[in-house]
Amino acid sequence: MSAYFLNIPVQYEMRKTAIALALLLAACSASAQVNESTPLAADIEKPLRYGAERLGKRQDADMRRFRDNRLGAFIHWGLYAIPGGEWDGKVYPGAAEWLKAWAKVPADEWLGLMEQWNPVNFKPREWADMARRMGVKYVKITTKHHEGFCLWPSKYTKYTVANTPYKKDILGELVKAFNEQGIDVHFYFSVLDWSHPDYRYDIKSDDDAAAYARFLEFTENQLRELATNYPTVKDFWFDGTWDASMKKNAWWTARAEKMLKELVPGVTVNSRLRADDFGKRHFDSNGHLMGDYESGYERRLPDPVRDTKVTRWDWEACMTLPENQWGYHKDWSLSYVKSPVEVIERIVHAVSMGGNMVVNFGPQADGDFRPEEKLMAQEVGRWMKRYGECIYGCDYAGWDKQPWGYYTRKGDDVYMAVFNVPYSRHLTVVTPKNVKVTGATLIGGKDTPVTEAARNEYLVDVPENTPDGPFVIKLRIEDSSGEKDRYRDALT
Ligand code: FHN
Repeated sequence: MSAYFLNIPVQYEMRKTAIALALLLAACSASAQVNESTPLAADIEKPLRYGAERLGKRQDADMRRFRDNRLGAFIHWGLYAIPGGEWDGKVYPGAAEWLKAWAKVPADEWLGLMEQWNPVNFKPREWADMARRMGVKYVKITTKHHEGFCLWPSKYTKYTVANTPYKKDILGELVKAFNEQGIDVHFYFSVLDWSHPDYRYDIKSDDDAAAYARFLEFTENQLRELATNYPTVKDFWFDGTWDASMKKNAWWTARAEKMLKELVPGVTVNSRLRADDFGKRHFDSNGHLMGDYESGYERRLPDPVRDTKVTRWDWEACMTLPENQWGYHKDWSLSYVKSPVEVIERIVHAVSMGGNMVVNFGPQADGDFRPEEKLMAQEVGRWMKRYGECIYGCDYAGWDKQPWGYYTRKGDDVYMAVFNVPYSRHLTVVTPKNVKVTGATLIGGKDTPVTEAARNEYLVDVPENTPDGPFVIKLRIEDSSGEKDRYRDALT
C-alpha cells in the first residue's frame, strides 16, 4: 500500500488529537478565568478580556435544573398595563409596553401613572396556582421594564411600587407564592431605563461618559439589591442591552455577571447581558457563547431541520400569544392570536431542538389575567398533564425529522409528538444506524403496532382512539451502537 493511503488517516487522527487537546485545555482554563486563553487557542483566536467564560455547556446541578425545567412562563407587568395600548383616545397597535415611545409621552407624565397603580384583584397565590396547573416549572417576572417602574421597593429610585396606592412589594409576594408551589423564579431586568436622567443611548462626550458611569452604578446597586433581598432567585434575564452605550462598556457586563454569580451561587444569566471587547453581543468575537444560555430566539425558533448547531449550547426562546404584545393590550383583535395547539407545538419544537420555551402573559392593571390567557394556561396545562414526560428533562433526539411532528428524548426513551396525522395512518420513523424500534405506546393509552419497513425504517401505526389534538407515542428501542453489526454493515 502506498505511503499516501497510509498517511491520510494518520494525519487526520493527529489533527483530531490536537483539536481534542486544545478543547480540553481550553475547557479546563475557561472555568478558571474570563481572560485566559489556551496556548493553542491563542494562535487562532482573538485575545479577549471580556469574552466567553467557558466553552460548551455549563454542567452543574443548577444549570441542569434550568435545562430540565424546559417550560416557563413570562410575566410582563408594569405601568403600561394601565393604558393597555391607548393614549389620549388613540389605540396604538404596537407592543403595549412600548406605548410611552409610540405616543411620545414624556417620562414624568408616564410615571404619573403610578398614582393609579392599585391592583386590587392581585392574588399571588392564584397566579402561582395557575402556573402550576399550566405545568410551568419557572416564571420570569419583569422586575423593571424599559419604563423604569420597579415591582420591588428599590431604595435607589422613587419609581417603585412602594410609592403607589398599592404600596406592597409585589415582587416579594410573587417570589414567595411561586416558591411555595415549587416554581422557580427568574428575574427579567431591563438595563435600558427611560425613567433615569443619566441613561444614554450612546456615549459621545465626557458628559455622557460621566452620566453613564453614574447610571451603571445605579444599575449595579439595583442588581445587588435584587440578588440580596430575594436570594431564591434562580436566573437573571437581561434585556434593553442593545444600545451603543452598553456595547462600549463590555467590562461592566462581565462585572455584573460575576457579581450576581458571587451573590447567588448557581444563578444562571442569559446571553443578552454580555458584550465583548469589540461590542459583540451574545457570542463573542471568537464565536463562543457568553452568559449561560442563548436568549436571542424571541418570537421565533431555530429551523427544525437545519439548525442542529443550536444543540451545542443551552438556549431559551420566548413567545407572545398575539403577534407582538408582551404587556397587557386592551385590543387583541389587532393581530393574530395563537391557539393552544400552536403554543404546544412551539413548546415541543423548542425541546426537540434542545431548548427551553417561555410563554408570555401580560396581566391586567387590576391584577387579574384576561380570559384568553386563563384559557390558554388551562389548555396547555391539560396537555402537559398527560404528555409532560416528553418535555421535562428531555432533549434533542438526533433522529431525522419527519413531517408528522417532533422527537424528544430522555435517556433511552424516545418520544414522538405527533401534530400531523398522515392519511396512511402510518408514522414513518427512520432510526440512526444500529438503533431498532421494538415497540411503541401511546402515552396515557395502549401499545400500537410497529412494522420494520426497511433497514432503519419503521412504520408506527397511529393508535386507535387518540384524543383530539397532538398526542405522544413513546418508543422502545434497542441501541447496539457499541457493537459491530458485521453483516448489516457489509459493503453496499
Ligand atoms: O423590548 C422588549 C419587549 O418589550 C419585551 O420585553 C421582549 C421580551 O423578550 N424583549 C424586548 C425586545 O427584545
